[in-house]
Amino acid sequence: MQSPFALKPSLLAASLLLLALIPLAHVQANTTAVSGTINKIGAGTTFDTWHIHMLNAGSFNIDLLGYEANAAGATADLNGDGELTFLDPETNFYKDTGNPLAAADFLARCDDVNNNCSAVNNATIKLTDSYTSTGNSIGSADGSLHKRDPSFTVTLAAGDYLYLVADYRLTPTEAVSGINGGDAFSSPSGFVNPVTDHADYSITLSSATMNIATNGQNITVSSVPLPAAVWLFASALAGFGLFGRKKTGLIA
Ligand SMILES: [Ca+2]
Ligand SMILES: [Ca+2]
Ligand SMILES: [Ca+2]
Repeated sequence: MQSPFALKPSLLAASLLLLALIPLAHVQANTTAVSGTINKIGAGTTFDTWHIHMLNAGSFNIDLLGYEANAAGATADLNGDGELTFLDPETNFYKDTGNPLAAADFLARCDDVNNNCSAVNNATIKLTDSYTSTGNSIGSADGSLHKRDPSFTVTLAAGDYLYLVADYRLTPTEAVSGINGGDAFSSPSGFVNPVTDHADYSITLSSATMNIATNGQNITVSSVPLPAAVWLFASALAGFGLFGRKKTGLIA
């Protein structure tokens, strides 16, 4: 008779391998940053998909850095890679159902500082723009020069989400298609010989109340710190599809 705790041999082997890789892969902190590159391709530009796993409901800050110039066109190599690139970040939240991205799973978008971030407030997601009457409270902490770099606080119900980072603008139809159709990077006006084949960005994630762990494209957010082994084992199990996913909509 099989023990109820028996693991399939292949899963056990994979789990042991992942546990062995913990020291290499694991990052956990209340403030951390991830980075990426958006590329120009023939039909438009690519976009990146970050997987947010909310183990508990809670809030954290998202601060984008992408546009290496200010509104007057003054430039700065903010990520220190020796080149200037000009991503005008356009970021979108979707529910992660475990199925391919669908337009019906769209939740919210945030484009620029003090633009459209504060309009979203429901039981699943609330966005609070960082802009206040006294200035951009968190948005420039990462070095941002331009209001094209959004920064906001997001409050999410427990569950799985997709956070898409694209160049302005990515419609749900384009997101489903997998390409930001017809898009090109926009350098400051008058800028000579801009880099147009790619653009870099970083996302600074921070919270005074939640623990944030990153592992590849996965961002796991929890109200309590967990031992390193638990973080990675949980994300590995999620990757194997062993955790039940809620198939029902999160919005009432
Ligand atoms: Ca740069
Ligand atoms: Ca910023
Ligand atoms: Ca923007």
